[in-house]
Amino acid sequence: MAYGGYSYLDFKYRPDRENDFTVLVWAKSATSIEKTAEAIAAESSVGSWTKLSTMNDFVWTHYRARIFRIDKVEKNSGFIHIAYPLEHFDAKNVLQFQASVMGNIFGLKELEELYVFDISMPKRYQHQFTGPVHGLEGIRKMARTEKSRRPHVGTIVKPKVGLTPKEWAGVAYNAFAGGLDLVKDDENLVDQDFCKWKDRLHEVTKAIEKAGGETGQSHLYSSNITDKYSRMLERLDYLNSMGLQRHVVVMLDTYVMGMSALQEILEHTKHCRFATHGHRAGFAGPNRGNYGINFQIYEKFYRLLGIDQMHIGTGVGKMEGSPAVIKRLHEIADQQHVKEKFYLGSLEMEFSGHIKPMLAIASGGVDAGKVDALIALHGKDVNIQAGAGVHGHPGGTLRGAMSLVQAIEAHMKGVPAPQFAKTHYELKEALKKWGYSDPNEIRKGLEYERKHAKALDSLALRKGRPGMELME
Ligand code: RUB
Repeated sequence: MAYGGYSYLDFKYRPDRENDFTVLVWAKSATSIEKTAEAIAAESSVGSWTKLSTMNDFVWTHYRARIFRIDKVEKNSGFIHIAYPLEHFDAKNVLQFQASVMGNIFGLKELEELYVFDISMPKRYQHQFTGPVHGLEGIRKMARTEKSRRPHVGTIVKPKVGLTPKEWAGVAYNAFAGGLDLVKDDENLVDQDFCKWKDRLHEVTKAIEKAGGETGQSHLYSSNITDKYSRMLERLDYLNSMGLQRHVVVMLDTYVMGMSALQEILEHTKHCRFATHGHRAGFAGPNRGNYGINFQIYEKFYRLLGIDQMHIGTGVGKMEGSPAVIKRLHEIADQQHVKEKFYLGSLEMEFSGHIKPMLAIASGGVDAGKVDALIALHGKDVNIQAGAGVHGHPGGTLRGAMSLVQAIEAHMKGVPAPQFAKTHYELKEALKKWGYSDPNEIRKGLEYERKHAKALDSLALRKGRPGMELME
């Protein structure tokens, strides 16, 4: 078997943890899976469709990709495991990595399906990056929750767009007054005419001061600066000139802005000691189809580059992602060592010791009745964020915020929310409107997954990508 005159199959090869990247890919095509794997390995490393007069032994030995394992599902489909030598990749250049491993291969015309599930990066590669400066513990310090260790609670002001700066900050004030730690811009609100970024910032900082005086809390505002690079820099300089590091978290739509702008702007946020909030709007486009890239790959880069708190989904709310899938994303956010879970399409990876954990954000279709279930899934190191679940409360934003805070209080006291609601009106109203998600269902699901990991692996190996989708 060969492609373009060379064979990249090397089933005896054992990836070197210090020096190799490993990549897990699902592929299906009109030809045999081995041939498809050869084409993918060639196109993403040193080869092409025909033999090259310019190939030499040194290039072949040092830079080629090696297909070290194929889990065949049908004759023409399966999971391909590929190792790439570290030297293949340009230092500190995520784009070059993307263009190699997640680039041309998607255009190969014989493919019917191609999904890059995961990558595992050697620590030597990770040493090029500095990771989060603040991370989970730094954000906790800002919100002064390092002792209580309770989950953070936040809201996204709704309507997503359209409110004036004063209206917007009025909503933010009510949310803070109700006890929320964080208020954030939505992913599609930046500097529109009806709500200019600076005007909103000024109004919100007043709201933070006023509410903080009343609640005694240290409230945070995630301000969306996403734009072309020069305008993001202007906004960052402005935030810096105002010395807002204690209360403003710089929010970035990480996926739509692309790795280049993200990497650059994070160097500046770190330089001025601002914490950052990563919103992943758009990631799901290439995450859900038969041709795609799993979000966990982006998430790993976001952590290496230095996002401090990151949206990862909920497992119980309105956005895609089963509890098992989201739990894995949570591990990538704040664990140093994540083990292989083949049935989730995820590889083992050890984050280097200098890469701090990010605070995971569970957001999207959340309300007070889901808090117990969210904590059963995410633990207490999480920022639980509800937009409509606060502003859609029958008593308005203030009471909506209070309902979330009460749900957290109940959990910290070990009392289930429905019981706590008997003596807490705002929580009671929230549960009446949206119901209660039983955390035991989540626990049962996670236990099932733990007990049946082997069976789930073999299901994935029998059914291929659809087998993994059964988990979602
Ligand atoms: C949620 C919301 C966020 C989503 C994004 O609003 O506006 O943009 O969390 O999804 P609401 P994800 O609370 O009203 O549903 O966090 O999965 O990327």
